[in-house]
Amino acid sequence: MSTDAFVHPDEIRSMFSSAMSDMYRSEVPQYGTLMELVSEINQSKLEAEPELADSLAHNGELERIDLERHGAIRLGKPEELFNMRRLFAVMGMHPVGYYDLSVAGVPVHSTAFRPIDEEALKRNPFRVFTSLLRLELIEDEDLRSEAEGILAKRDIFTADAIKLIYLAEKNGGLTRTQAEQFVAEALETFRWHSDSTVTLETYQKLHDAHRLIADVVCFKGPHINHLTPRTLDIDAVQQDMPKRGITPKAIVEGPPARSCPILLRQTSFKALEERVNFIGDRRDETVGTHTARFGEIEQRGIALTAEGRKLYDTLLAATRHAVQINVGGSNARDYETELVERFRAFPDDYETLRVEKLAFFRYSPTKAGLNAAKKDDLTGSINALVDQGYLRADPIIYEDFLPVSAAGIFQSNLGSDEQKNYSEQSNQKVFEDSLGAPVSDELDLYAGLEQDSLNAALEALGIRKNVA
Ligand code: OOG
Ligand code: NI
Repeated sequence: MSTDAFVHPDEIRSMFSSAMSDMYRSEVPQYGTLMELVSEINQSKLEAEPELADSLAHNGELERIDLERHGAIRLGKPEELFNMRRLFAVMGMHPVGYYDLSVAGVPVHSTAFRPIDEEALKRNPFRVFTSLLRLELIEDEDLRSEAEGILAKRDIFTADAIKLIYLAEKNGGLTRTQAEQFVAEALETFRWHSDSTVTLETYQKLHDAHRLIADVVCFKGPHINHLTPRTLDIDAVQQDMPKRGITPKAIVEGPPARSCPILLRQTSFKALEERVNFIGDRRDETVGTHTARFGEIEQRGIALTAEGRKLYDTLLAATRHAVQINVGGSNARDYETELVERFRAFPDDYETLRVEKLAFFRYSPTKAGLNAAKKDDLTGSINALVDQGYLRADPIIYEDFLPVSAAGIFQSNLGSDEQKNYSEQSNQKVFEDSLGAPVSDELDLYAGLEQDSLNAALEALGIRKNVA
């Protein structure tokens, strides 16, 4: 079969994310309300700032502005992660980054399945933050083996989903009919099931060990626990949520608002309490509730180099050390003030970020540069070429996640009192063994993008050698 007959993985990803969005909106009505709010705030921001609208239009981002950027799931056993990697690969999503959340008291480690190349990200940026439960962190041995026993019995993929994954791998793609069927079958894995696979008593035992363990172990599959659209003004959405009857978490995670946004800012609304039917003989013993599903929004900025990231981590740690948000979140303002103060130490103009090598940039030759190159042999350092207006540098956007922020999102939806410190060390190797592949290093990806853009720009300007 010729590859022309295959649907492009980027298109399968778009089909899948839009099907997922429809499903989630009908399952979690508050999420629909959040989407409306985000869309309204994006519109007014675009009207108020025509330059922003222009630059988004220039990058081809305007039409997809309100679309979901990511979702999240939590898996229970290694083979689920292994097959999830295969499933996402059909949609052009590959594991990037390793996040150890046990250090923040959440017994999981994670990766993000996402498109890697720039074109694919532009066509549809949808990604899924995927966590694997670390059962070895349950101290009580009996409980651990009970959880293992429950998980051993479940199969989270439909037989047809597995068959279509196999066909995609074998033939190198899926035909339109197969792709449509694949999306429908894949969706089954992410669906919410209000019937638990265990008794209320078992649920409660696992819940007492850690809410997250109950969330993963007691259900038929890894229900998608949130979807996250992009907002152009996260502070405005955070502020307006209560007006729409939505309760946001106490603070926006990540860096403060800045003129040059860095990394990722995110906030979520609290998880819903949902009715669950547990296994049992007596009706009054079988109905309970579970909180798992919520909504989130994100706003992204420039990707930081290792050095920039170190500075970010240091300033964030200092803020968190100085102000610990209390359970009710009544001191959220103090935290925000502290955060803004501390981050004054982080340069807030693109030129300094670039010259000090704190962030990644995409280089391109300017018209003036191309004209000059026709007349003369250009030389000089990168900085000199930029100063002369021959080379232009645009921010490369951060496409990944932040472990401290992710832990904050987890915690606000598990109840913020859930602080536990696991002594066990992080274990990327074990994670990759389960995954059946290494995860890509996100910093290498950004560095590669920057270098490729620089090489191409220098070549266009007739400069062979990379000048320091
Ligand atoms: C995932 C939380 C992490 C984010 O945006 O950082 C996350 C989860 O709750 O399963 O989605
Ligand atoms: Ni999220």
